[in-house]
Amino acid sequence: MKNEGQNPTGSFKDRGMTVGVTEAVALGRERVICASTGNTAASLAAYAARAHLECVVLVPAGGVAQGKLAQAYFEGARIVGLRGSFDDAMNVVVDTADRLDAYVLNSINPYRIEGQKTAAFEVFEQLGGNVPDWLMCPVGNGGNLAAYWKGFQELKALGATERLPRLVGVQAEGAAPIADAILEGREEIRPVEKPETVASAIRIGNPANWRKTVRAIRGSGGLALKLPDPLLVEAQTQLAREEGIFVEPASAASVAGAMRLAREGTLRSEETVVCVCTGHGLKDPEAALRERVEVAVVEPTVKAILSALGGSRR
Ligand code: AN7
Repeated sequence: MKNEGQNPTGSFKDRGMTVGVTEAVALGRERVICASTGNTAASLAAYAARAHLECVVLVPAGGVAQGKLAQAYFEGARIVGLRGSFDDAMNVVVDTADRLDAYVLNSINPYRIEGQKTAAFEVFEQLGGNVPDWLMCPVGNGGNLAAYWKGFQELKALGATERLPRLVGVQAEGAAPIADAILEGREEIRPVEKPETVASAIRIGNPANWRKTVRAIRGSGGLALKLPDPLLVEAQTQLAREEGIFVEPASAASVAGAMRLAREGTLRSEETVVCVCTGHGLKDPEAALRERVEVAVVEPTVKAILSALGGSRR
């Protein structure tokens, strides 16, 4: 598992954002902007704060996890909630940026991809100079998977490896335009009008980088999966309980995908499989707590505590 929740703002977005904001500074820009399901906003706000740039983030009102909003808020971003989806926000971000003279730092910005590809170099290094057989990755806009592919291809071009991993893009069933196009063998995606999933980070119906992502998956001989929310939550729970690693629901898509492919016999036991876990679980406590947590409240006595736990274990 490649735990990208360990990055400074708790998601993989930092890799591209440090490069993108550095470029904004180099260009002499004073204002940056993004549309976001949350993590891009939290990351951009942090690097913009460090660079003393003004930061505007456009988010779907009510569609962003509290942890991510709190980050962007404390990091001083101007947050505008839109009555609409992330896709609506993406539709207006470029025109809004023009009017505000702001530099756009969504993953349509190539410097973002340049930063994000370093994750592929790190995976290679951490596997002792090898590429994995499979790389599983959650897919929203598709920038991350496309960036991994670019990184691995560059390693090959440099002669560091002859092999390339097979890439698996995993989407949530209710927001799976890329997976659908691949599974149905179509050239073009069909945007999803009303994307729905508990994994708010990847609640994206019209992914900006779909062409690059489809090319990466097909070019690598890989696969696409779409998985229902309960499987994402099951993987999230299992990762926390068996490994002590708490990720947000979107992140767990990679692990859920690996579980699915292992069960089907597609992954073999001698193969190396890397699951990219893209964001930290503390970002989205509501999703983690939904429906499931019952916390017993008792008097502060040993007796009451043992009684709540169902009696003494000794
Ligand atoms: C945890 O923050 O799109 O396929 O605006 O936060 O590169 O889009 C977040 C995406 C996966 C999908 N996992 O990555 C945003 C945003 C997490 C994420 C993705 C996101 P891409």
